[in-house]
Amino acid sequence: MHSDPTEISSTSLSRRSLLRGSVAMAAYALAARPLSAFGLEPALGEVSMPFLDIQPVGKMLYWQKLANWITPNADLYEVSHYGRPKVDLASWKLDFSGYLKRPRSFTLAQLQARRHKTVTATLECGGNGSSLAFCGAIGNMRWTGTPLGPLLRELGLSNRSQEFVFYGADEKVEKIRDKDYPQHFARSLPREHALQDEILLAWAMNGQPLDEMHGAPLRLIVPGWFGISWVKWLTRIEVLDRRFMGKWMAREYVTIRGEDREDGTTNWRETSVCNMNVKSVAARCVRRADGSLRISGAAWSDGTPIQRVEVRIDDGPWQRALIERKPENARFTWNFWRFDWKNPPIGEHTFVSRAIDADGRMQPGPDDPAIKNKRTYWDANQQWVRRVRVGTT
Ligand SMILES: Nc1nc2c(c(=O)[nH]1)N[C@H]1C(S)=C(S)[C@@H](COP(=O)(O)O)O[C@H]1N2
Ligand SMILES: [Mo]
Repeated sequence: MHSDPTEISSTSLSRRSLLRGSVAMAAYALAARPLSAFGLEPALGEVSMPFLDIQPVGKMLYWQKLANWITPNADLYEVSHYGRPKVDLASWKLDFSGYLKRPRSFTLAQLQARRHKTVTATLECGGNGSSLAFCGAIGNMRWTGTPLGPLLRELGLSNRSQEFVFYGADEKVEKIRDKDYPQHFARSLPREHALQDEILLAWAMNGQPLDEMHGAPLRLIVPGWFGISWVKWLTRIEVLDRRFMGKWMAREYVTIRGEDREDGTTNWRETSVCNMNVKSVAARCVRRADGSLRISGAAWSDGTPIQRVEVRIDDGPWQRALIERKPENARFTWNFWRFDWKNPPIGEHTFVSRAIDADGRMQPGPDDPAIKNKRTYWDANQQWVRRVRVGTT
């Protein structure tokens, strides 16, 4: 179990380390409100009640300790499919090639001399939530870099500049149609998406330079899209006039889902893991001085605002949770929410939350066809049923 003093000190530590970073100073001033305003940390006289079902494995966010709206760098998960490449920072540069009128390369200093922008965005792995062991592959961080759109426009776009492929330094030999080919990790974005304001070439996370694990010296930031698009250790951006079908677009990180049709047939649809789904998690449960339980957690979508979070206790009705005001006016970030349960009866109970976004997308239950007919691992946004035991003390 996690005690209050530890959390308070780790919170102030992360604040101090934030203060040390210079790039995020302005944004930091906005977020420096007391965290108790978020209701996620037990106050004096309150007791943490761990959920009984959590089984975090490995380096990732431990929901039971969730306290900061901004995830401290040390709590961020890692997914590196080809392992971490050795990047020589002294000779590193970013190359542009393909359908650009004035292709060239940039050193890190040249990129950093351009306009800086900090975007707060939730990074989530497309496989997050697929099992209880892999449920914390998410973090909400401040990313600082230079916007990609203006840079691409300077390099000169033509009608042929339709698809932007982002290559990492990491590589492996992959089998494609029965033959072996050396491949760099790569993902692509279509033109209209690549030019959006929020897309960054980022060198800092929460005001600290990116470290080796998270893509130093430069990674792509694609707010609202799953982590698979956020290419780390960027070395090359190539502009094509047609769709890119590399492994991580078209063969891995694909979702196969059956849609039952009215004529009794099933349409098995294969899609690429792209924008994030509407989702919520009950992270913490606290017993308050008056004996009530305060349950709190996070809810997020793909940049679409969260409209409601509802909770259900045992087999009761869905009830509305309170959504906390965000400390920043940040579109691509999670919301924190809470729900107070007065007079919880002694014994074991289930507690589940569901989020609904402004487009009316609702987080599915485990028996919803969207989940039941999903045959692959990714896009697992089903409601997470938590268990809690209310004792006599
Ligand atoms: N070059 C490269 N970029 C990558 C990956 C990778 O394997 N290689 N993994 C992707 C996936 S699947 C995720 S979920 C995120 C994880 O980012 P993190 O390790 O910084 O948390 O990075 C993405 N970017
Ligand atoms: Mo991922």
